[in-house]
Amino acid sequence: MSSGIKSRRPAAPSPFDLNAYVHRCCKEVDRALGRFLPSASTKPATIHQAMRYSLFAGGKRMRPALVMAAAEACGGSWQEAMPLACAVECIHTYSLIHDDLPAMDNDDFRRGKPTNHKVYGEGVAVLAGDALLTQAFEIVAQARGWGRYSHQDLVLELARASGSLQLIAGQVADLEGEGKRLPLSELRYIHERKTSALLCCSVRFGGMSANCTPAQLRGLTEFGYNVGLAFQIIDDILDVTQSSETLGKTAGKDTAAQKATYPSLLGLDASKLEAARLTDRAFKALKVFRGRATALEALARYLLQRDR
Ligand code: GRG
Repeated sequence: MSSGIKSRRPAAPSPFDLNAYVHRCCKEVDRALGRFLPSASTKPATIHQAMRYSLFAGGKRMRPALVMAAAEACGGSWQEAMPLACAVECIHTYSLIHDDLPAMDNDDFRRGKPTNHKVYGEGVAVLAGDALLTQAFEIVAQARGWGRYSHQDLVLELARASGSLQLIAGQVADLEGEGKRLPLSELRYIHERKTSALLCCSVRFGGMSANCTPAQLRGLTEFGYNVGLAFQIIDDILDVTQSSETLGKTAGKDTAAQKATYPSLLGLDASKLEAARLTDRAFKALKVFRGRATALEALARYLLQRDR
């Protein structure tokens, strides 16, 4: 018997539009950051201008996007995750401002613009980094706190990722390793801390903002660790293969500073394979989400294939 309704083929699932996703994320994160930070005219205006200069210089906002995507995978919302996304971007931007200082990597360009100290001078650049670091914790303190995850958990998470055992440990080992032929294990130690730690914190923050289960948090940790390491290997590769114009920062710096990198230790092809292997492990870690981690998958794929 016919119902009279023409049979239709089920609609093919629409492909995930990562560009649109990241674009929307950038817009919403920019708006929220604009609200969290003192305005550019708040006294002392110079420091607030310097903080905003680097924060709004056109970063890719990959860490906030990872926070949002992880929150979604756990059934959460962008609104709940937003303070944590802003906090990680403040930490990330602080680390870049300090990394560019003459006492560290001495870079003139970042995000396609003169570095913070080139515009505001070294003293203000140091303080702008310090202020962004502090701002991140102020933002976390203003977040809500979610059932399984208290403010104490959130503060500990961020402090550990950015402290002397992780982000700063990576930077110290990086500085001390300049000009030395490091073994791969030491390079991995640096990359895990300098890069993976904050990416891992980003996805864990997303999960926490959605009150995720312990199993989901374990999946996000494994995902963040592997994607973070792959991200840094790709960064090493791009430093060799891309122009300064494309990267928006000085290309070839690692070679010039005689830094150990994946390409310098393994060669380009093996480095690409290693990044792909780690991304594969990251995908496997998403099994616990049973197909609900579309944005995380798309981000991991993009981070492996990116050209800037
Ligand atoms: C100074 C405490 C301190 C730490 C510095 C972050 C860092 C450690 C150094 C910066 C240089 C570097 C290679 C860092 C590794 C992480 C990384 C690849 C940062 C660049 O991240 P992107 O590409 O930058 O997401 P945008 O500008 O797009 O936000």
